[in-house]
Amino acid sequence: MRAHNVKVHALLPGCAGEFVFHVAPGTHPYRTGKMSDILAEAVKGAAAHPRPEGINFTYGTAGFRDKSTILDPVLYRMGLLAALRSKAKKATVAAMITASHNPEPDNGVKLVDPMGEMLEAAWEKHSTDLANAKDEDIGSALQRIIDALDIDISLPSDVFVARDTRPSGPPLTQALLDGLKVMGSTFTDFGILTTPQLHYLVRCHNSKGAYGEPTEDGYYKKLAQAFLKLREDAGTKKKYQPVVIIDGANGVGALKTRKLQPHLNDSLKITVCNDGSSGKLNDKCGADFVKVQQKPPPGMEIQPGQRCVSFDGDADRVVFFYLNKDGVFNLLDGDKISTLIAGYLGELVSASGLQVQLNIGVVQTAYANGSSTRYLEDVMKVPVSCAKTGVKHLHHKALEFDVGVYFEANGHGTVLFSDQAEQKIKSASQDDSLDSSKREAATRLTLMMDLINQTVGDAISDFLVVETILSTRDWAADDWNMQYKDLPSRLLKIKVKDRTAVQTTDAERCATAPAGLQEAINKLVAKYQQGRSFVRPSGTEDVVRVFAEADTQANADMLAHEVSVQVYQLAGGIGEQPQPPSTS
Ligand code: NG1
Ligand code: ZN
Repeated sequence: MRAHNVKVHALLPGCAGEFVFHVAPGTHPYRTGKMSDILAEAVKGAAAHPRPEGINFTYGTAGFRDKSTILDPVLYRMGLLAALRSKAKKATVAAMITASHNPEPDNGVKLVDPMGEMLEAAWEKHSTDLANAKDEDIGSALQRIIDALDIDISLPSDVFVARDTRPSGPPLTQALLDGLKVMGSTFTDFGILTTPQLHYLVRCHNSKGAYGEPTEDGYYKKLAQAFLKLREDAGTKKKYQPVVIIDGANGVGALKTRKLQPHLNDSLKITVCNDGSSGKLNDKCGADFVKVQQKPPPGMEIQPGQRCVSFDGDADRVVFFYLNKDGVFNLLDGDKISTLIAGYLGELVSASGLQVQLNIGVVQTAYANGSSTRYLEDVMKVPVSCAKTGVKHLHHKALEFDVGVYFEANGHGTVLFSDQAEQKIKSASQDDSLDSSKREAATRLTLMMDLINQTVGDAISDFLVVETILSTRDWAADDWNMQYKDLPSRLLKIKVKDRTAVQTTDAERCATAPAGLQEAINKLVAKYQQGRSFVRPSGTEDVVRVFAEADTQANADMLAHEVSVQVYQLAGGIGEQPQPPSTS
């Protein structure tokens, strides 16, 4: 369905003036109706999006995610809920249709709050309740949410919608739009975008342009302008080569990198492979494949030392890798990225004389390589916090710092600058009483703030940030990698009857159930040099994850195996017993 533009006077408090919403033909921007009529229509609308019996949906760490074939009713209901969320927040919210790094037949939906944040945690339960309501109970389920949160249903609502490149995206978008239309919500369907682009757009829109121009082109312009300015004084480089190969995971990241390229004025030679022209999304390519398999996607032609970059399916994760002169694969994951960024930003903060006023910290999860944590704390003297898995937890903790760098080991992360940091940095960059080196450092920090997508982890933005730092430092991939040496690690998954049998505390580093599991892990860990291991139920798959690291790969593999056996025995393992690692 083609959208047309409708001018409406914004009724959102604090948003005086006129906005142009793109409204699909047949929708009524002002239709608020009587509550009972709307709820009755919501129930009627469900007839076209019937909910299958016997399936329980959960709004997890990354929204709803499942086989795309069963998601139609969930998308319809999320259309209803997104409209309510917009009314509750009195602002535009967004819905992204993606299953990120998961296989192409999967899909999912996550809601985005007005400033580009993930959906507020309390609403995850409302989403789950509504997704699981029987068709005929949708009205009462909506009513419960409206009553519980005292939502004024007569307020207008507005929702931005986008999707990744999955073939199931268009019909699922339609289901979501059906939900929005029933609620009389206005919306803009942006078609295919990366997840972070949608987060950017909703923030720009709600901040009335203060964060940037609320268009896709505005996104490229903002990043490219900052990137090019940061490269102006680049000078001659001995080691840094402005040449990269990007593995686009056969997804949206490849398409959008191509759109960014003309804005970069040849400052960086980018070759995009796995661009979706032949292979399947996330199939033997992309950030998850590279991180988990610890090898390049097959078919990529890579010269030793050549920097390579892998995005995931919705381009909110990025990892780097290269082959050394002996052809050995080296991964530069989220931990290496956060260490690189924290080091550079820390230097700029000190060089601009703001080190006493602004504290800088790094947030990791228990999956962070132990060497990275030690390097940050012992060598760089940067405070490190550990958060539960899932970027919303990291994001939340990063807000405790003036400059909070957060990354999951898998490459999902960004940097948050507090309001005070933004103010102090901006005023230092314009303060003529400061010596020029301090002003220059502060100016670079302002440009870094523009280059970083502070709403959410962003593969394209993070990639440009890393390129900027490597260029400034005149580092080849090897120099970056040598900051610290990763400890060998292993990540396994075990199927159990009920994964909630495993419960954890201390940012998931300690199992509190089933009884005896943590004691068993402690005993096993004690056998290995530099041993560390923890287990937790996955939030996105029906498995328990086991992580181990140790002084050698063989030891990490063996420790992970031994812990897996304990999980299998104590937490109700199903299917084949964990097999010891092959020693060949
Ligand atoms: P689960 O399935 O909860 O481990 C995975 C990733 C998370 C995060 C989410 C959301 C690992 C070990 N886990 O979560 O880091 O990215 O998916 O996509 O990488
Ligand atoms: Zn993703």
